[in-house]
Amino acid sequence: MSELIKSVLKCDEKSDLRQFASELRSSEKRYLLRNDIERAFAEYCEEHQKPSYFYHSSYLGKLLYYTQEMILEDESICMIVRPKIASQEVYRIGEDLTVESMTVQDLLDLRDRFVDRHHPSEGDVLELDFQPFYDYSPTIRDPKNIGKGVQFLNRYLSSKLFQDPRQWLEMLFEFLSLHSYNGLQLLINERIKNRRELSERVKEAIGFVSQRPDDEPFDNFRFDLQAIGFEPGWGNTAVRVRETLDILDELIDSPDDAVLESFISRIPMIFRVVLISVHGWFGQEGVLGRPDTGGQVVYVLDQARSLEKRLQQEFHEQGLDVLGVHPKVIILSRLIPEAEGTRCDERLEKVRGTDNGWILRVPFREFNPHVTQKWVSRFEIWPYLETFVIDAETELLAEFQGKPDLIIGNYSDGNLVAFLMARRLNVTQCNIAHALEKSKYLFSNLYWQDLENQYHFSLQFTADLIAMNAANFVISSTYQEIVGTPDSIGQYESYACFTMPDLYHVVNGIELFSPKFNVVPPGVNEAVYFPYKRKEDRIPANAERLEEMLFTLDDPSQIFGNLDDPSKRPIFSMARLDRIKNLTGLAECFGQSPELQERCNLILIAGKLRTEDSTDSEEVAEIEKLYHIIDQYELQGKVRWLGVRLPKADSGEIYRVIADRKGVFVQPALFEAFGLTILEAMVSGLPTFATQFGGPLEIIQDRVNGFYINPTNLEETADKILKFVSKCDEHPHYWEEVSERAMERVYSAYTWKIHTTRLLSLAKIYGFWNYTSKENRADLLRYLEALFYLIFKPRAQGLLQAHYQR
Ligand code: UDP
Ligand code: LCN
Repeated sequence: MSELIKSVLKCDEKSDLRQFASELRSSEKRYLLRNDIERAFAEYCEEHQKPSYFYHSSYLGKLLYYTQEMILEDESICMIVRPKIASQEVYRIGEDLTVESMTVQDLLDLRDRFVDRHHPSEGDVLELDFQPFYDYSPTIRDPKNIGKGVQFLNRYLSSKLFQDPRQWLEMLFEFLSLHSYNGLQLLINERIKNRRELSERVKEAIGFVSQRPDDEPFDNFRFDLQAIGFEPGWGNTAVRVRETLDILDELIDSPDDAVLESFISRIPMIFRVVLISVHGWFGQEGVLGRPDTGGQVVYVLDQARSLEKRLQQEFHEQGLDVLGVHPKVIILSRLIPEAEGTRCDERLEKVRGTDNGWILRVPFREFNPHVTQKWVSRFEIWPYLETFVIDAETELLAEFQGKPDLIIGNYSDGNLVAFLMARRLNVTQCNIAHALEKSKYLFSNLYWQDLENQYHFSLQFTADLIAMNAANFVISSTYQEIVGTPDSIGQYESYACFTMPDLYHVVNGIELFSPKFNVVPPGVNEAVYFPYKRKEDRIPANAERLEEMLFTLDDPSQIFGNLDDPSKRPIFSMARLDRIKNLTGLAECFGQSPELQERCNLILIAGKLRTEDSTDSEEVAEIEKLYHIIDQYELQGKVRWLGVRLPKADSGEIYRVIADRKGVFVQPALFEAFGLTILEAMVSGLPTFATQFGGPLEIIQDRVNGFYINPTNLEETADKILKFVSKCDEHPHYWEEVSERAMERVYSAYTWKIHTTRLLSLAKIYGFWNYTSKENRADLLRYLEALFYLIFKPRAQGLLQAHYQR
């Protein structure tokens, strides 16, 4: 039993626990989440006039702090305690304060009972358990190392492999012989016949290149090396070839994991990459701000550009570019025939700023043209994915003239496609979640049946379970995306144990300690988003045009509201009009603070102004709510709401124009998985106030290079912004100081260069280990396939039928 519970029961706080429990029982709420528990305990402390230490530092206070959920039954209370990151303990506390541990199965049954979906007399519900598949693979021990999977895996597997030098060398020899590109043999050829010869020839080749001038091009001695057994891929100059061979020599004679990592990172293994991003409007212009179309599109496009650049640099250093070896990156998305003026109906579009980066759009099969001709919400997309994979595979193979070397899925739908495709082609699969909906929508699993018509979470969560377990490696943008913080659970963590009443119970949905998880945050496009101070890179006419648009232009077709005093300090925000983004919450916070209105204007860029222009129910509701708030708080003259879709260059300049006026950026989301706008604002030099719920907690260091806000506490949020504004007025340099530190933060930790260097190194190392350890994942993959065919597919077909009836 948890030490905390024991301590509570041993001391006189036991009576407080009894009293608190009895008060909870007499209240109406039967299912309390962490916020509710905190609030209830605060009220209890106040009512019983407890000293302030009691709330925070008593055993009971601490126990409740770590309690994620409480479920009240007639005679007992179930407490779900999370004493540390990625661990869970469940207790049933009786009226007489007897405490017993509950199993995961008991807990899931209890949750089912809570929603009246527990029918034991009709038989057991299907139980999904992935743990047995992880039992034979290594796991990280210390939670603080979660998300650093590759270092761990490399160390673990290296030490096993190096124990048997003969087997290790055999493996290395086989691995080196494998590499070729379009018929061009790379690294070693058949002149080296076995591991013993490999060792001798490496030394011979080192001797040979050591006698050549450092900068002599590889091409000059290519055929001499070929005669010894070495093909292109070692380096572009004599010195680079020698360095790579030296590393190999060390790996043969005295292997260790760091040498192995540096060797693998240097050799050519990845030439063709496919990034899969299916839903939404995937385009380079005029799509951002539409429903389902936000940061993921920005992320994938920037990642594609950066990957190509990094691969080009690698091929140059490896001496392959001069031999006509060039990387190709394809973003696979869906083609939308009725493209509403976007380019989403074009099959192939070049990614701007690349030599060989493409968006390949493959249409969904027609099925029901009323649906498949148009944009399909990410919640409705499931029936079309399996056939999309078959069609896309044919097109991809033709475009690449071969198989991809790496498949990266994005979001639940793209990750499912990546799973199906990687399985068909036997290629390394990487998952990127962007946002897992399960933790975004409260009780989304418990009440899935009530939400099914709108959200189809049964399909999405099943797809998530399949893809995250199948992936060779997972990239997350933050640590907390995997396992949360000490007081909130992570997005992946929320898949570890949950019920989908009447469908299945998940007792072990994902191994959070698996080395497959790696934190690799994204960056910003530095050509578009850069500091406001870099005047030489800014176009004055653009800045003036955007300044007019932001503050004074009278154009009711796309701008709502005129400012009484445009010179006030601007509070700026930009997001899709989606409930979770909570722009309406920011408007309300502004509305409730006359002092903030006195000192600042509120400027919002949010997709649309009119409900009749939207087919998305959340967007419509948010538009109505925003108008209502503006009316209710009489914000006319103080707010401008721009329903514009900005060209890319303008979206960068907008932040700088706000920074010119010493404004601030506010990101008020109720939950934000990562939050690219935060990076964009910070790199532009805007002091940024961002939600404390989600990724921003890792991007910003509070009061150093930005500020956390609790968007559910409107008064406190307004107060924080006001304090900042006042401090800026009192100390004229304060704004600049925060601004400087915001820019530094992005440049030091969030660049695409750092991201892709890491990503490629991961892809190679996971690829190498998959090959050498011949990791037997067949059983896991068969289990996942069974879930796909037995649970996912019939439900997807059901949804397809529902679409026909619309
Ligand atoms: N964006 C935009 N116009 C809008 C709303 C958003 O250009 O009206 C861009 C914004 O600059 C950022 C992205 O869309 O690059 C949003 O990414 P973020 O990660 O902040 O949120 P998401 O929309 O993905 O949840
Ligand atoms: C989706 C989100 O919700 C954002 O928080 C991320 O920044 C974006 O994707 C890019 O990963």
